[in-house]
Amino acid sequence: MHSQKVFNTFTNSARQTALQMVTSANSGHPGGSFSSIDFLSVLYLEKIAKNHAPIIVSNGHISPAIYAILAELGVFSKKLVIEEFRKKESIFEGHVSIDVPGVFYSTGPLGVGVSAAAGLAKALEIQSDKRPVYAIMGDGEAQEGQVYEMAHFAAKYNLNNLILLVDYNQVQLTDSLKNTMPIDLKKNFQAFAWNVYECDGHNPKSILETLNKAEETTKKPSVILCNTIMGKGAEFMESEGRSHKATWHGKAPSQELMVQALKELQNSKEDLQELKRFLKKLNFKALKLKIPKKLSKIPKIKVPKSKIYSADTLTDCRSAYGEALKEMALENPNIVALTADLAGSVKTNKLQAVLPSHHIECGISEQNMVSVSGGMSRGGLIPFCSTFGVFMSSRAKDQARVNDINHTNVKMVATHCGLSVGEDGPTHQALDDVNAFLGHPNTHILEPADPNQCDKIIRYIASHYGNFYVRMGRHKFPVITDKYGDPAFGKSYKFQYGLSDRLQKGSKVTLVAVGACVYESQQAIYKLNNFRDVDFFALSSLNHIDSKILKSIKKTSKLILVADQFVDTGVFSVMSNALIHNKVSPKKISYMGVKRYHRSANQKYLYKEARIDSDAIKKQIKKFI
Ligand SMILES: Cc1ncc(C[n+]2csc(CCOP(=O)(O)OP(=O)(O)O)c2C)c(N)n1
Repeated sequence: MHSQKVFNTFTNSARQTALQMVTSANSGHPGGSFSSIDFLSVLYLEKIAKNHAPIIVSNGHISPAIYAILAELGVFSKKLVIEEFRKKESIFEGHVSIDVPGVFYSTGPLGVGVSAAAGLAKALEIQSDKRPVYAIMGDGEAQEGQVYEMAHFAAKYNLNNLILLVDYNQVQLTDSLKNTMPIDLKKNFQAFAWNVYECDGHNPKSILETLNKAEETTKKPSVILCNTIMGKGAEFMESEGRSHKATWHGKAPSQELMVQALKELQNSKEDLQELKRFLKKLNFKALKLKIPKKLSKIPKIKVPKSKIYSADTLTDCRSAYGEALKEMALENPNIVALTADLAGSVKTNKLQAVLPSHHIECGISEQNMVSVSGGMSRGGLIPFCSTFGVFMSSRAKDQARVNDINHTNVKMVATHCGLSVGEDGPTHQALDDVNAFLGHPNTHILEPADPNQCDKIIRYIASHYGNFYVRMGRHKFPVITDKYGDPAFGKSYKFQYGLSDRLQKGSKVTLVAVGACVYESQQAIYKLNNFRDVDFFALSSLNHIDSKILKSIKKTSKLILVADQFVDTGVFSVMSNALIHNKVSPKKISYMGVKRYHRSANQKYLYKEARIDSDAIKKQIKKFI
């Protein structure tokens, strides 16, 4: 182990850097940074430098501590990080960011990073990688419900490679832990059946001994409650921290206070020389993430031949999803499925039946499931996580957003979307789910028109890098056919992201349909006397209105768009934006979408009531012709 002197010099120096960063930016979180620098330094110097284990810092606001330690280790210069922290165009963002070498997962919204760490730990275990995963969390952060979801998950899967260090300074943003929301972390984690350790979070010997103990642990995940003082190391902050005051949780000090503290933290020339020699020998290497380009082909992935559903098949897209996922997973050991107590409904049970080790039941904890998926993807797996559209898009939106920021490779596949959910009623109608993800620039939204297209979409997203949200309904409907009566998305069909599929050429009206409404639209067209009037498209890439559709609208000047979504949101907004940006102004537009929540009923009734069924579409086409 390093000497106490080297440790003191290292941590003094890191604290100096962190303080200068915050003062120069005139913002940031010095209190928690200072309380955690000691145990973080032991972790980096004694563990990460040697075992090259990944670390996820869930309390991302302690970025000054992380960046200062990485600078101390020589990953980048102290001058750079002091000058650029929180400043425009800099990688040194206010909360830990993956653009900084050594950072595995960007965080900020509390509670998310610990789940990502659990996912990463599970991914390493699946791939027989023996390294531990370290997670860092604040004590106030432990009030987040997601932390409890994660704790159950890690215990269920015996993640003995997960070591969580808590900065137990007993202070949070506005006040002490006791006054804000008293929780007993020790009892809680004991109840979760974790190994619970405590240490003096400022004593390197105590920290290292506890870390060693935690690493020797078999079977269970470990939490180390590092007893610390907020602001430790700078008297103006430490004195407040000792009495559990939140004064310096998130406030930059004045220049005068900084100068005074820098004096307290001053190292002698000799000590600095010794530290230099020590660090040279340590030769710390930070891992820089290599994030593949969005939609690039994932190397070495095998894509078995598509399953073709014949024209007389009656099934639902979710069954086709389950089949395709199973086939892809059988060929590719890095594909895993996750669900939140809905395996039978979302059809991941098909994979579960043949590859139980690759089916990860998360329990009813969608937020944890989505963040675990983010961590797993960082660990090299290709996670498919599934639940109903309402839960994915509302419960786990923040988690999906953090994955989006992290450029992960998570495949969210949601079933029971729209009025297709049927009798479950309004609380289960995912009608604004597309909107939830339209604001995620690194998440691609898809909706298959039938089981054949669903099969091809699933194989595509499994083999192409990036985050996806694939939505589909619950009900069964026939396969979409071409003019010869063969499956329109059959043998010769190749799914291309971003492109729509013209199902029929016509000249008088442009009909664009999405998901199950493609079948309703096709039925509507068949009921017309002159069905050749309709230029008919199935739209599956919901972020894009391609040039084929826009050209058609220009020609016909009449547009009907049908989707099982709220009419003021989702694909309807995407279409409106596309028309504006491309200066296409049709004389007539009919947006046929859902206008309100509907009471429980079967899908057929609901589609009729919402006027997105074949009869309503037929009437609308006739009005336009
Ligand atoms: C989900 C979420 N809610 C609120 C915040 C704002 N916030 C940032 S830090 C913080 C307090 C965290 O307390 P603790 O975990 O004890 O960290 P410490 O004060 O010790 O740095 C809060 C509420 C956030 N980042 N994320």
